[in-house]
Amino acid sequence: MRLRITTAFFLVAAISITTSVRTSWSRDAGSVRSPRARELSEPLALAAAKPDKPPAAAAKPKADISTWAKISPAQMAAAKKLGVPVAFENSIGMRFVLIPPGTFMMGSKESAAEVARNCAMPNAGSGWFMDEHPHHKVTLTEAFYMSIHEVTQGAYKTLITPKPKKPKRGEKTVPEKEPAEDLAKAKDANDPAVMISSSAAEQFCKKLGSIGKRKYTLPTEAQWEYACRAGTETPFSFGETISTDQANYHGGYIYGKGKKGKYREKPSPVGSFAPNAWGLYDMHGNVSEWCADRYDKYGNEPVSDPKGPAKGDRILRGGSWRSYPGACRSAFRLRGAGTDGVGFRVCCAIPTKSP
Ligand SMILES: [Ca+2]
Repeated sequence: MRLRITTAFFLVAAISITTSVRTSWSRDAGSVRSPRARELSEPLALAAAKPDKPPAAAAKPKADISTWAKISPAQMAAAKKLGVPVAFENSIGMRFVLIPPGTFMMGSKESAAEVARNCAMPNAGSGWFMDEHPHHKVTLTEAFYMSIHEVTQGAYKTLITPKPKKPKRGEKTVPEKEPAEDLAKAKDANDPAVMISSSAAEQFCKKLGSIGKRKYTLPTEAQWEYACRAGTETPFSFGETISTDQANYHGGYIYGKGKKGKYREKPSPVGSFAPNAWGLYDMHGNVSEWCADRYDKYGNEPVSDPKGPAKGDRILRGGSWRSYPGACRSAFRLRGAGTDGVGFRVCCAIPTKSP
């Protein structure tokens, strides 16, 4: 009974969070952030590591790239043409693969009504999926590197030190319901960092750049979808539907002809499932991932290297362990806040000189 109640709670929570964000389209980014998300994200501060000196974690020997990078011929060819490595591991053990330049169709090939039918949820109307249209041509003119994993707890804590939380006035102990309760579910170093605000994710990128010679950023929304699709046009990079053997999402729901599966109720260690065709893990599910862009409607015209408007809601992509599978599709767009299902991965530009 207790399990059923807990499951029902998460179900309602997941649906209500999505609904609240979806109905907040006219608000700015600040107003859709929950007080709980703010509470966790704001105490984060940059650790006082000395510039240009990698943290102690850098002492670990690096594994040969051929043992971990799942590289496609297209990636190999692009790296060869540019004369740069097709993959690398940075000083804190984060692994990256080269994503080739190219053109793809961004957004959903299926109509919003078709997507809603495939979600098979009574409250999932086509309005939830309208902003994945029109399906339009996007060209990314430059190759870039993307981290093969979501940023892990281990990598995050290597660079970012949380400030101790001050108790509120009259409060002697930590309140019973704390964000830390959710964090405890992802305490292992290889679990993804969660409860991350977009500004905390950007702080991490900045800090990571300060200890080496590369510049790190969040992916643009177009870079994220292009990398997630890895050459596919289907709803998922794995095909028309997805299973909980392929990704961590709420297996109590299905997409299209998929079957119900596990609901793990917490993030999995990064890389627990097979990667997509470009060697990227957990693009669907586990934790949803911040993009650099702010939200804008798509247009019909082909565009190159879109970066979104200067103001507006921040975009999350890929869905999380608590999302229904329809929200984990390559095309799904969400405006959100740093909840326990939110993390990020990072990109880095191809260097003009070898770093
Ligand atoms: Ca993810």
